[in-house]
Amino acid sequence: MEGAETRTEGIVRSHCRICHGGCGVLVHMKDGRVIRIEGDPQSPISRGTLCPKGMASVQLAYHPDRLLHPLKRKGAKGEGKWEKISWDEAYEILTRKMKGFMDNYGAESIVLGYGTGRDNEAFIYRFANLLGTPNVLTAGHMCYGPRVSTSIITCGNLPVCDYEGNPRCVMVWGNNAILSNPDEYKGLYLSDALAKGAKLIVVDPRFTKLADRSDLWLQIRPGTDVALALGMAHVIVEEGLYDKEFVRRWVHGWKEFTERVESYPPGKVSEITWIPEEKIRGAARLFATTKPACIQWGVAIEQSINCVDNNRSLIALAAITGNLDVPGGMVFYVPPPTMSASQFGAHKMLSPEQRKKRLGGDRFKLADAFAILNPRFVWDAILTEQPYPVKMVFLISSNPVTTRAQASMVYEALRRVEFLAVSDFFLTPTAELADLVLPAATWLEMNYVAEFWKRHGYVLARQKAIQVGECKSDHEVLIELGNRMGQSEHWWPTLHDALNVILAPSGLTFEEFAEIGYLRGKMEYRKYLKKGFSTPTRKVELYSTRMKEWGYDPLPRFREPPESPVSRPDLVKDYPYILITGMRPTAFFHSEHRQIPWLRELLPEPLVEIHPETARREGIEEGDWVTIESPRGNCYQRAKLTLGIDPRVVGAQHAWWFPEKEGPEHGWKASNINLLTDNDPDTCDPAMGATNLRALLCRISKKSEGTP
Ligand SMILES: Nc1nc2c(c(=O)[nH]1)N[C@H]1C(S)=C(S)[C@@H](COP(=O)(O)OP(=O)(O)OC[C@H]3O[C@@H](n4cnc5c(=O)[nH]c(N)nc54)[C@H](O)[C@@H]3O)O[C@H]1N2
Ligand SMILES: Nc1nc2c(c(=O)[nH]1)N[C@H]1C(S)=C(S)[C@@H](COP(=O)(O)OP(=O)(O)OC[C@H]3O[C@@H](n4cnc5c(=O)[nH]c(N)nc54)[C@H](O)[C@@H]3O)O[C@H]1N2
Ligand code: SF4
Ligand SMILES: [Mo]
Repeated sequence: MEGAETRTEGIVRSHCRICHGGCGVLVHMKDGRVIRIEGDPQSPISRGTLCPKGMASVQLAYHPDRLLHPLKRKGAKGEGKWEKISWDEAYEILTRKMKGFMDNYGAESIVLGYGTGRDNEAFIYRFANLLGTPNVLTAGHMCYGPRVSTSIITCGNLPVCDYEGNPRCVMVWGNNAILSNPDEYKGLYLSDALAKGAKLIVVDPRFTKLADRSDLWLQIRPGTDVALALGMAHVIVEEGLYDKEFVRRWVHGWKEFTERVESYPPGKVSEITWIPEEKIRGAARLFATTKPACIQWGVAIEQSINCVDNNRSLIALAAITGNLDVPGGMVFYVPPPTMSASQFGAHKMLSPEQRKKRLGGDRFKLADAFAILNPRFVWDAILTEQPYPVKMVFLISSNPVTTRAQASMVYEALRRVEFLAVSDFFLTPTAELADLVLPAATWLEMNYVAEFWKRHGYVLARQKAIQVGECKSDHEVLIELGNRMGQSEHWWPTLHDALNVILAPSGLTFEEFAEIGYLRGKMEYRKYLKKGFSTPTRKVELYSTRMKEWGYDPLPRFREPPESPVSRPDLVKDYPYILITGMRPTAFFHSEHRQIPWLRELLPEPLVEIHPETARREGIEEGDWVTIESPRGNCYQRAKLTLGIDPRVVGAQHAWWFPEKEGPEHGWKASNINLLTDNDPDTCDPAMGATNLRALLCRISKKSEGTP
């Protein structure tokens, strides 16, 4: 199964994984090549739909710039000179380096890293835990990790919109699912709910397509979401619109919670959030009285100093209105009968002594409890050797030079670390800094039990259609490395064996599973009636016992963003606008796809959204290159003038680089908004370490001449 028997003709039924993934696809083959990718009408996830990125996977797989063999650095770091080597030599170098660093500096001197939702995380954690390093670098401190961990401590599991249960009201909060298709669900399901007449409330500083369709659009000041949520709770409590029976039986800390929301009256909340008081009241009433209702919330409110409290206050709104685990509300899906990703991750195999060495220690206690690291501590350990030296970074599917805050520090740390290995499809600006580069397989080139990290109740069959060069899936590589690093007792000889182990609880082999296409856990609602919520009090903890134990405020509260016109009046003169970064465009997944012709055609250059009034004031016209500056750095993007953004706010895209630019830097500095973002731990969420990427201060001006 590994490599040999790919199909040459006909159709391979599989599941895309360009974004967080999941769309069912029919891969059409001719003479051993993929000729076309089509949506699979039988897929319960996507029902035959496909986005441009899915279709363009053909251009990704066969791209002329793809890495096809392992490469070893020749010449100085970052010079762009490479030597082709065999996989055997690559494995030999990796194992020799890892063993050397472990002997001399301990396993914690090796940092593993991965990107978002690449379906390889369980394998990476297993490898890291068995190696004995507590340091796994992810986006988990500011993306999805906060949602899952906050949900677990508040109500036992992640509540997800139950679109199949026909919600009558959807509140979309800091999310744009119809473009981003994030995590558990495709935007398709949200569109269905709207087509069936569900009411729509949108909380977003930008006038998105969803805002355009909404019954109520709350144009919020970036970073103030928790104040709005508590203000809505205030109205719901004051007007008695909550579910009294649910609150009486299933809420822990009601009295304390109602006291807290007392101090968020709509008038005060309106001043904080810029949203008119009547709209706050209207949204609270609409949400509380239209049942069932759910909240589709996104990453925008996690990338905030208020991350955990944003999440907690939204769970509170769903809970007190009686919308948890009911049809059409926010439900806890029942997992399919397979091993779970966290079981596979072998977290229990990491010894308590090693666990204690996690960089950053328990500075961010919620993150630490979920094995999540704030990247700043890794850069510090490389650059200062404190609290101990990090000697090796092994990145499997991540491009942090473009995607992590304060990119200049990231670049410097990765340039300076003694040994950097990167597995990717292309020589990205991050891979260009490496000592060793591994060629990774795309989703078309692998078998897998896909999506077992998600909480939507499915696992999906991903089937290998082609072999490209010597590319290997991350799973195959980690199994081989695990075996070579003396972890054989805890691995299996081949990926096929590992997949059968993951599937064992279902009684299916991978072949049988692939034939069926997917498995789904059997849904059951209101599970709490039988066993309560999986929290210490068995109730929904509006007053969090875990947060209290850790010394945090047990109740949600609003903190002014660390860099805002209110908290930093000293900066406003020089940096008068609020900067939000990272709104997802359809064409690209983070820093990916700038080299894919069909996709780059959709969005050739980075765009910064500016209100026409603001543009006029700054002498900027539509299409001008604009210099965007923060106290930490600057970059250039092209002006897109729009009435859909507040004149006090500017919205920039993230993760830009230019693969077409000659030389190993590939223009990573030109338009990279993460040169402007801040990774100072004091500006992060105190429990989660989430980086504030959506509420910064900036100034803008017309770039004097030339293109970047
Ligand atoms: N300013 C700002 N920064 C942000 C955000 C923001 O909103 N604003 N969003 C943040 C969020 S939410 C996230 S999740 C992060 C994402 O951060 P990253 O995950 O680092 O993002 P990518 O740019 O997609 O990097 C993935 C790299 O892995 C490669 N790759 C893709 N699939 C595979 C695979 O299967 N195997 C291997 N080996 N390689 C693969 C790709 O070619 C690409 O170079 O970015 C964060 N950065
Ligand atoms: N095409 C594509 N799809 C993707 C990705 C991609 O890079 N490209 N990335 C994937 C990843 S890793 C993630 S995490 C998801 C994220 O997907 P989403 O959660 O949908 O996140 P965004 O599109 O970044 O932001 C959603 C909305 O939040 C708004 N927003 C910004 N600041 C604030 C704020 O302070 N408060 C509120 N209420 N709203 C705010 C923005 O205007 C934007 O419209 O998308 C995934 N899907
Ligand atoms: S939405 Fe995501 S999974 Fe679906 S086709 Fe597009 S990239 Fe692939
Ligand atoms: Mo993300």
